[in-house]
Parts: sequence; C-alpha cells; structure tokens
Amino acid sequence: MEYFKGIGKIKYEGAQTDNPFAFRHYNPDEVVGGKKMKDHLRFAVAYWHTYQARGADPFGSGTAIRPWDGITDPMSLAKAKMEANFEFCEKLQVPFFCFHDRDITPEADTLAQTNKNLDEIVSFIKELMKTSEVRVLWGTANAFNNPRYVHGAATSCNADVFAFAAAQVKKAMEVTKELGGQNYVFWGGREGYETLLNTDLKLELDNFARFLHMAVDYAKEIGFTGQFLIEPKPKEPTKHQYDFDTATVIGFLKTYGLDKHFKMNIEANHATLAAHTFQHELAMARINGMFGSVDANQGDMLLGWDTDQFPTNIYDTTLAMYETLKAGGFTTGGLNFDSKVRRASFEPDDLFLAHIAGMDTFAWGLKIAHKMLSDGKLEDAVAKRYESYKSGIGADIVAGKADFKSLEKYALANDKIVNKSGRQELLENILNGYIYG
Ligand code: XLS
Ligand code: CA
Ligand code: CA
Repeated sequence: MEYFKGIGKIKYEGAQTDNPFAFRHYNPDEVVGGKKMKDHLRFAVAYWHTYQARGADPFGSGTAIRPWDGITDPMSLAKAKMEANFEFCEKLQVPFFCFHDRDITPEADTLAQTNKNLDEIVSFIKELMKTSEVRVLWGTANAFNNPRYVHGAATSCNADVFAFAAAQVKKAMEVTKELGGQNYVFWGGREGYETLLNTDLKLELDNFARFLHMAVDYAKEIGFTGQFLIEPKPKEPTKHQYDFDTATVIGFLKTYGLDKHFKMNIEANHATLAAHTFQHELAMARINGMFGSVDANQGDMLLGWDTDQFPTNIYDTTLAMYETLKAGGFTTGGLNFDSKVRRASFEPDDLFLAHIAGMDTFAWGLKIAHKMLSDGKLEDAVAKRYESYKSGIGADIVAGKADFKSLEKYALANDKIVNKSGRQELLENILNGYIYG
C-alpha cells in the first residue's frame, strides 16, 4: 500500500526550480571532489521524529496528521509505519534510517514479550529489505522513556535497573547486527544527575564505564563489527548529562580504557546546548581521531533547549561539511536527520519538505566546503598564522628540543615581541564570498 499518496520520487531539478518537491542542490550522482554526493552525505531518516513524534509540547497534545492514523493494534501500527518508512526513504532518495528499539516495536507487558515482538518486526524489516536498497545507519536502545529509568539506566542507583538496561542494550545490539546496521549509538538518555546531594558521582561514572565495557565485550562475542558511537549532550533531560561534550567524553573514555572502541556521533543542537559551535564539536572529534557520524539538525539561539529543527542554516552546514571533508569524509557514519517538523507543520507533506530543505542545505554546504578546501585560502591563512613553529625556536618547541632553561635564554635575547593580526573579519568576509559569491 502507498502511504504518501500524490508524492512521487523527489528528483534534482537545479537551483532555478519552483517545484517545492524537487532538490535544488542535492544531485545524488553528481561528483564533488571525486566522490558522488550520495556517498559524501549518506543521509538517514530518524525513525523517532518522522514516524513517532506527534508534535505534542508541554502545552498541548499532538497535531500531526499521518497516513497511519486510525490503526490501533500496536503491532499492525508498527508494521504500517515501517512500510511507510521504506516508501518515504525511497521517495526521498535517502539510503538509511536510524532507530531506537522502542521506536520500531512498542513495549509489551514483559521484557520477554517485547523481545518477541521486536523479533517479529526485525523479520518484517528483512523482508522489506529484499526489495529495497534502504538500510540501517545505526540502531540504539531507548533506555530513558519508561518510568523505570527515572534515575537513569547504567547510572541508576538501582542495580535492577542496571541489569534491565543491560538486557535491553544486549537485544538492541543483536537487532542492529541482524539488520546490518553500520553503527550502534549510545546516547546517555538519563545518564546524569539533578543534584549531587543524592548522587554518588564516582559509582555512577564507574558503573557507566562498566556498562560500556560489557557492550564492547558482547559486540566481540556476537561478531558485531559496526562502529560504536557516543553522542554527547550537556543537559536535558537531566540537569547535568555525563556525556557533556566531545572533550568530556574523550576524557571519560580514556580514563576507563574505552577510547579505542568508540567514535563520536555529533549532534548540532547538542553542540550549541554545550555553548560550542557545531564546527567545534566536529573539529574536536576529528583531531582526536574520533570523527564518526552526525545528527543533523539545528537549535534556536534564542531558546535554551533541544529544539531539533531541520538544518537550514547554510553557514552551519558549510562548516560542518568543511570539517567532514577534512576528516576524510564519512566511513560508517552519515548525516542522520535527528530533526522534527514544527508543531504547526503538521501535514504529511511537511515531512518531505523538511527533509528536502535539510538535504539541499547540506548538499549546498558540501559544494561550498569542497571549493573552500580546493582553493585552500582559509587553510593557508591558518598555516601562515602558525608559521613561527616551522623554523627556529618554534620548530625546536614542536620537536621537543626546548625546555624552560633554553626558552629563558631565548626570551632574554628576544624580549621585543612582535605579533600579527588574526584577520578574523577578513576571513569571515572570505567565507561570505564562498557562500554568496
Ligand atoms: C536526544 C538524542 C537522541 C539520540 C538517540 O536528544 O538526540 O535522539 O540521538 O538516542
Ligand atoms: Ca541525536
Ligand atoms: Ca537532540
């Protein structure tokens, strides 16, 4: 059955088109820097926002109109949404989707029954995959929604909850493997705290690491070769989330000997909640060899929470693709639209229009970023700024040949310091030139 009636395959028509159901920049087979756009961008649809979200907010219930409305039996509904997902991805030319275990199968009364239902849906997905090229970019477990996770999952004060979460993640990893998922994501849902007055910080962090070690061991045991990703977020739902930002996560992973097993899944809106730019988080992952995947969205600078809006800011997508290209591009990762249509954009068409906007803005950003790197103007400016480390005392410092005593000797003889301008405004103007011509 067709769910999104009246909408055909979305095609590239070029920047001049007036057709809102066409791409203006995303041209999947167009080659940019020796690689097809589709292979650069590796788009994915986020199951939770696209098929689960209804547009509810704290002041009102959902507004969404969806083609599967009216189906009440939970398993029939789960299957209808999955069929709709394949149709949606195919029409949009999106090759991947990402899911939480509980997005694709609702929770039943017992864990055993939930797992059985999940198996039924997994078989259903495998059937759909036989006639479709749509695949799984990553899977994950929703260990934050159910009230049992009120105090967290792996960092809960209640050991029974730790055990339940372990069982849930075990199954979610098995399912991700079964479906050929290329990555498995850990986003620390409620792994954090509200107040240190009731929190054993050391035990919670140790337990979190124990949990991740168990996941690493189990992946080995079942032969899951996908990439493990951690998704930093500084706050929401808890006041302080342990996976605060990339730098914090890297420190945590290194402390507990986990760093070889994980890369980052960087979400734009989480970066801004941590008071960083999207580019900062990507660059931090890149320079540490932990660039993995991206949750593509954007926040609102006037709001202090995770608004998960579709990415339409060309500056952000340009600089994100600039970092992505500098990281050597995606391998197992991709651009997952962890984005939701606004409550007032409640029609099924809005799901298409929003993804088209996000895909076009990233495709446009990719083309600009590629031009920026081929010209090398910005990279040259950075290299020039640090040229004092290429020779003389700077080269000695970098080579580890200097110490405090030799540097003091040098400074005593060279104490008339000459600095140069950082030229920020010039560089911003150059960036504008790349974007707007
Ligand atoms: C929530 C997160 C979440 C993860 C997957 O803020 O973005 O959706 O991406 O659990
Ligand atoms: Ca996310
Ligand atoms: Ca988010």
